[in-house]
Amino acid sequence: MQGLTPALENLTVKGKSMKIDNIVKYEFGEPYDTGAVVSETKRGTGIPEGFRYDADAQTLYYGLNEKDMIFGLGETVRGINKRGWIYVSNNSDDPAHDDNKTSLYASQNFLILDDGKSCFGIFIDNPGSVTFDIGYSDTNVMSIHPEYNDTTFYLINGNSPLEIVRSFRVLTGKSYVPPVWAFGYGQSRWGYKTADDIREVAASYKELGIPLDMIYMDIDYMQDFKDFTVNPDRFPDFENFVKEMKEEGIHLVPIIDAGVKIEDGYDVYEEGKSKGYFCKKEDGTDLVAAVWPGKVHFPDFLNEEARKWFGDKYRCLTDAGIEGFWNDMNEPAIFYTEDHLKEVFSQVKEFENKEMDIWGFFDFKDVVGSIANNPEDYRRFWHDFNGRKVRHDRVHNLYGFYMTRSASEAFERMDPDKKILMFSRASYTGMHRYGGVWTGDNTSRWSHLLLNLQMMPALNMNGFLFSGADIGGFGGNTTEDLMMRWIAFGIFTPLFRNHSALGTRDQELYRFERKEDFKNLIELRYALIPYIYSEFVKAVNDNGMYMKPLYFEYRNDERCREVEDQLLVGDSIMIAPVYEQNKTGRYVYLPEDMKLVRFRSYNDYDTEVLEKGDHYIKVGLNEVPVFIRPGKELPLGKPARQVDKIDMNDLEIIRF
Ligand code: MIG
Repeated sequence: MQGLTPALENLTVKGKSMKIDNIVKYEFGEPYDTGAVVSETKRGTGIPEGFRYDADAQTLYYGLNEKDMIFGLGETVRGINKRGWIYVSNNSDDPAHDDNKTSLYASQNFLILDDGKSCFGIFIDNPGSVTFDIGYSDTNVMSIHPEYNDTTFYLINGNSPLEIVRSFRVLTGKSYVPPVWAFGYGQSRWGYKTADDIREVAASYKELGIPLDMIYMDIDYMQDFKDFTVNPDRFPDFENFVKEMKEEGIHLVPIIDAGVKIEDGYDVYEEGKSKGYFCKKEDGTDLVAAVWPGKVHFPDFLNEEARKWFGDKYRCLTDAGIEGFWNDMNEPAIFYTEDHLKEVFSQVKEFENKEMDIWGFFDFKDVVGSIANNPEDYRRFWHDFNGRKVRHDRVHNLYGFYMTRSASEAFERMDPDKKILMFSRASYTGMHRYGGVWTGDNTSRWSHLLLNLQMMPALNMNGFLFSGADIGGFGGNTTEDLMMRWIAFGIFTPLFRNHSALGTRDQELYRFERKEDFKNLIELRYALIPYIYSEFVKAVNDNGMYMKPLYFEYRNDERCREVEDQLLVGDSIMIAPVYEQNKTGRYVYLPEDMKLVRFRSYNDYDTEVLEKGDHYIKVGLNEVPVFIRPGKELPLGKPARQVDKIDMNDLEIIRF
């Protein structure tokens, strides 16, 4: 198994500048240097070939033929083929990831059009809102409409989707690689409040012998939700607690929120204020918004000096032994702004003084009901972006990217040889060089398990290889069977975390009846880590994809155009998870003969060679079907309680 644990040198390279021949860039207006791109390309003139531009509508049009499929756009709703819906890149804190939504937490404006014979990619480098109407208004037309004109449009040529992905990633730089232990299983929950709560989680997993590498700390570890503080009553002697957990093999991973609490005497607030590092309103005063800490200011991550300052703050936690973080609320989410709230109060008074008819009632409801994440609020503050004063909404989608960049650059300054786990909720193309993403607040419903599967290849195309969803579902109450099926899929996602919202049903694996089955599933993940890690690093190094749609490898197979619920994972295997309630099996399409390995645990499985074509396969609730491609092999390690205890050389190989 040569190359199974490739050397880690040169993986921290944040992208080297090189000239790429098959990409042509076109500029509209005065584009910002967003930081998405790290390589030089050719420059084109006029309108990109094949497109029609309507300057009045500020819209590019492209005619679609019947066979065109569209892949990409990263973290968006709906299926793998994006055709038939309208997507708006506008990072939004919206936990209802339903089919009728147009914006989620991320903006990854890279997509590929492919009619089976020829294909090309486009990347719209514009950090404001961009609307992609992909055969929604007119089935035969794709249109791209940025709210603000200033755009660099990259046209990427290539002979196959994978070739285009590779070029795009040379353009935008190498993907982030987390520490190896971050490929383990992590338990999270919004609601762990004290060191003892966390000790209990660690002990319960240990008692059952279920592997666990991480416990996440949500906002309650902080003192009054202040970034870079730890509540001393709930976590007395934090440093020793971090050590104690590490001795148990557990990494604690705290959350950091974007908003900085306004509180006299709080150093982060005082320093940020005196140095002018917070986002300002037009009149030059600091914007006052409210999120969990109450009233906050938003650090201006787009300002290099402020970014450096904020990044260095993570040190107080790394000094205490912390080696991983998740960045939240960085769209940024806004519960309300002081200014908007005043407006609402005065509007409410007007309603009170008027006779209200039923339409007036709905107007009233709109005024009161649209306080959070109000679009107007994103026009109330400004950034100092590379010396240019820029209103927030024009560069909105960069905010989470630059927050994560701020941390990652600080880690690099602290110790360039050390890997720190870092992932973010909001993101934009280019952030994949600095960290991973989780897909935000999903719900405990079966359709979100399928959505998780369908998002993964698009995230991979965009370079977000280290990604995953809240397994079991964040909002709402999960069920044992949903959790089991979701874990059976999640064991293949690089970021593998069980997380849920405050007030929802407990969903740590030891809360359920079928503890032994859960243990087997998690152990299978650990047995697969040599393969998962190796394939992940390969994808990083060749600017490839760790999770792919079948179509990307079997482009000549018509059937693969429509496979929306199976994925290729790495070079050797295909997966076909069960994602529906009360199912004891499913249909699977095999584009070639494959060897089905039906795992009940890492060392209890049977194999069966299946021919190319359609099959109905039985998949018990405790089973994981894996399909090995011809000529390929799947290595299995021996699971251990933590990733660092796996002997990466003690491997059993299943071949086909
Ligand atoms: O407004 O920190 O997506 O994972 O548990 C909710 C509490 C704030 C949103 C994150 C979620 C986290 C929660 N946060």
